[in-house]
Amino acid sequence: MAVREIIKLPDKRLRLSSESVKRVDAGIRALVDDMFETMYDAPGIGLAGIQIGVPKRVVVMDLSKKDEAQAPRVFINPEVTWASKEQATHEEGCLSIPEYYEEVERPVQVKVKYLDLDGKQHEIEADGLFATCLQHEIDHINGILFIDHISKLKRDRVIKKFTKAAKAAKAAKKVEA
Ligand code: K1U
Ligand code: ZN
Repeated sequence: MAVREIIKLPDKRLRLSSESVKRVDAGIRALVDDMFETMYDAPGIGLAGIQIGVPKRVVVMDLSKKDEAQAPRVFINPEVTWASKEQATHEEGCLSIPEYYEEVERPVQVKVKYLDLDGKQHEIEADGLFATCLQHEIDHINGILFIDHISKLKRDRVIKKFTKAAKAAKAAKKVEA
């Protein structure tokens, strides 16, 4: 198990559409272990494979509160099969866009089908933060970021800020070497 580096905006890999998992094998289980370790270390409540540079349709999540026991959940090849017409606004953050939070409007309820770690198929209905987080993570495996759901003005501003920070970090690394 290892804490892996979380890739950040404007890394182009965040725009990739991830590949379906053909077989839930030992490699996938090792990836899931690393994703949990990385998510808990960050800390965060969800993580998609692509956020550690692995373009596979794998999502981990834990929505337990600080004073509760951990409640790890794994979603392999998750897919929204139904979304409510009713929408709600929820504040979202993203480990690939650290310290930036914005209100996002999404369907209140969704049905999602996915495979578990034994390769067994499930379909669940989610609402509240669970529905928001599932939609955020499924967006990640389709190359979509939560900033794509906010105004262009706000999106351009945050992309500019992170692009500038990435350039400065690269220049500082060059001086160090
Ligand atoms: O996918 C990600 O980038 C993880 C992201 C998930 C998410 C958060 C909020 C709404 C939708 C999806 C995060 O975990 S951001 C960090 C965060 O929300 C958090 C961190 C520590 C404690 C509680 C929440
Ligand atoms: Zn995210």
